[in-house]
Amino acid sequence: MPDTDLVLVLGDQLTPSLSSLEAANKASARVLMVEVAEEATYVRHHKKKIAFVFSAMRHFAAALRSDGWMVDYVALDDPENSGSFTGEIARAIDRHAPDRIIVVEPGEWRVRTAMDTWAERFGIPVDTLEDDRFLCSRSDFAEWAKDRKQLRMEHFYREMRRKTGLLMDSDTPVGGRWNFDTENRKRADPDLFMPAPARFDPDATTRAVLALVSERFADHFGDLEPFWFAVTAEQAQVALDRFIETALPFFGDYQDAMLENERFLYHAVLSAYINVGLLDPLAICRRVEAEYRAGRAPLNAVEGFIRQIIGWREFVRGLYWLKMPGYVELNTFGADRPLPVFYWTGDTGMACLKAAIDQTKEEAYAHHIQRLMVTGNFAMLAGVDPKAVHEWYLMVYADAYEWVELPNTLGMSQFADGGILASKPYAASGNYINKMSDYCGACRYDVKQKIGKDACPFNPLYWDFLARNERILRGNPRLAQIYRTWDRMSAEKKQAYRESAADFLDTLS
Ligand code: FAD
Ligand code: DLZ
Ligand code: SF4
Repeated sequence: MPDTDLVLVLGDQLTPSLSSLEAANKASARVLMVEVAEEATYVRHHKKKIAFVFSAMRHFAAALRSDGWMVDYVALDDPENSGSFTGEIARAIDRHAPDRIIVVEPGEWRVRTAMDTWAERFGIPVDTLEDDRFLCSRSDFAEWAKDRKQLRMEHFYREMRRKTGLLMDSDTPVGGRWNFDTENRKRADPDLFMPAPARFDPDATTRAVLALVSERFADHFGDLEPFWFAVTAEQAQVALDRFIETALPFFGDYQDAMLENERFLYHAVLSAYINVGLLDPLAICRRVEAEYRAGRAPLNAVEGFIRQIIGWREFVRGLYWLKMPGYVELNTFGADRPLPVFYWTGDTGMACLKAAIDQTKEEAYAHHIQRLMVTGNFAMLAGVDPKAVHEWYLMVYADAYEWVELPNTLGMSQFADGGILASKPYAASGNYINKMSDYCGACRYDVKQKIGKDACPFNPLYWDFLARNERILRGNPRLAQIYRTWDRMSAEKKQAYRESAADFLDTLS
């Protein structure tokens, strides 16, 4: 009798070449896939995110079966469903008496901690394999980070360019520079041609999932329908093709732009698909590079896009595993304000926040600058508890898994790690949002006013944040110029900013 392997495939491991599947014997192995309440509720995920993961899981299980695998699929409404990975492993062991469990390392510390108990608890060997869908393994990242005083994405990114050969002419970067970010800060004009991400009609499998989610998670945040996400690798390829054909050439120019009526602009809207494994990040980058080489997309777009994937995406993942479990507890500014209720309702007069939150509710998506410079910036300036901010981002976006969400939120957007990830806080007044968007025109607040009840709240909050956290931030060389401006202000002006900020913050509680 051949050994029986039990191969647990998680909801963000929907890749046919997954190392656990490659390691198993198809003829005798049992693949286990489980929809469990614990995963949907450890934070109360957006309804659309749950539906996306369940539907993609069901389609992946069907594809594995067609490929000859024996798959045990436990649906959420299976009366025997124990509700957790550990409980479902126990039940599968009772059913199949496997000789070993094979699993790919999970994306979240929380799940890893549970998995690490299984060998002892069940008395069966557990092979936890590396997730080779990432370019940089956890140990390679730790090696890179070792002995460095500062961990900076830009240095890491250059290593990844060399490692992959992407946009390299032998040893030198194509175009003579590693980074073309300075060319990627144009304001978008609503009259420009706007592409749209590919949308897919729900099939019978997705419709069954939508009914289940609507019944079981009715009280979770977010709109379940319309549901148009890709849920198979084939559909995700169509979405990728659409992005490459229609949006990639402009991705760089308008990467930091925001428009009230354009939710996606020239962004890829592929992160949810990449993060569950429907698309391969390296293959995407190779295709994008080919567009540049064929003269169909400019270098600033292609370099910018590739940097997000082999640079930022890999960097935040390495940092997450290097710094957990302590990272989630960091709170450099000691911020303790509860998350304002309008993050759930969208009920605010601030047009930029309202647009970002309303679209998050409807789409389970907001693009990077909305996440960083609108909802993130506001929470940091207002002194919101970074853990509450982190939990919000983890819940509300379809692409959110702690390995990627936590460093982006707690590190990049809240600077709660004191500068482990970013060299300075991404703090900005209303002027930045006005420059990069068309939100301010229709806002109840006046972006030009600095203080008072009609002033854009970002304006006094910006100075109040810098004054409040002066002890921590003044020594940062990248903020020296800003603190010189603060120092030149009269005592009355400083006082007026601080009082205006306090008056506004009072309205939040
Ligand atoms: P595009 O803007 O088109 O970028 C292309 C791809 O690059 C993305 O699909 C993604 O795979 C990758 N990418 C871009 N920026 C980043 C980044 N900073 N970190 C990692 N990958 C990146 N991304 C997630 O995938 N999951 C999250 O939970 C998440 N939470 C975030 C929270 C905050 C506060 C911030 C500021 C950013 C967060 N990001 C997260 C990063 C980024 O905002 C999203 O990856 C991006 O908005 C996804 O949309 P897109 O596919 O249209 O990306
Ligand atoms: C996000 C998610 C949800 C909502 N549900 C499930 C599930 O029922 N079963 C599953 O295997 N995975 C799910 N996931 C993805 C997991 O949360 C993810 O695999 C872990 O957080 C590890 O990264
Ligand atoms: Fe946002 Fe201020 Fe502009 Fe209103 S005025 S949209 S609050 S930046």
